[in-house]
Amino acid sequence: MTIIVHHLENSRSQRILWMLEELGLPYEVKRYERNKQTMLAPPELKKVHPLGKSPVIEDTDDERVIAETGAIIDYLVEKAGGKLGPAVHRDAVLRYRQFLHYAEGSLMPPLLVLLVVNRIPFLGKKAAKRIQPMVDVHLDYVEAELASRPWFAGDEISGADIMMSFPLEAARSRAGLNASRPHTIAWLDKIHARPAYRAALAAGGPYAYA
Ligand SMILES: N[C@@H](CCC(=O)N[C@@H](CS)C(=O)NCC(=O)O)C(=O)O
Repeated sequence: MTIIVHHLENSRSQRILWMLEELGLPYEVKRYERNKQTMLAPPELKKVHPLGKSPVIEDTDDERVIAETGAIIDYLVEKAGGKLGPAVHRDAVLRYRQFLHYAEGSLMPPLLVLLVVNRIPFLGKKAAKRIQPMVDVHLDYVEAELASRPWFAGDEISGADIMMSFPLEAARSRAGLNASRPHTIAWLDKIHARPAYRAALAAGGPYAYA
């Protein structure tokens, strides 16, 4: 069995490498570099999937190509017999599901807007001032959640934590997440210290957010 991870440098696909390391599933990395001017993915990725984004995985067992981080996480949970999937406890199941979708559906969009406007000279700074409070609502929410339990779904690490890693790493690097939100920072330090996270870093090459 081989899973090929189409991994774009400094991107959301770092999460898939981490997930695979936590699960102990064998995989290969195909690494791509961003265009230095546009920061977009190279055109080769379009040969793997029409969207040309990362992450995308190929599972050589059943010749499937799967895109979209949350869908890949769920696919891998299934493949690993439920490991890192939702717990049995009803509240934990519902939280797992919520954070699996929340990471890309709600938290990433304002972070991405902030990144884009920050690159616009002059007017960008003004726009960023309007967006930062929107990001802060999310960061306060996340901080309150992590103040009440050790992991996003409950007492155990799960795929929901892996999904939440990239937006929170990005928030620390460019959206004001700092020691004023100690539970979130402690959670980031905790995930970065995990052997599987370190192994994923070694497999994926330089990563700007850890
Ligand atoms: N919601 C998608 C987003 C995929 C996505 O936008 N990936 C970025 C990497 S952070 C990408 O490939 N960007 C390069 C590009 O758009 O050309 C997911 O979570 O998989």
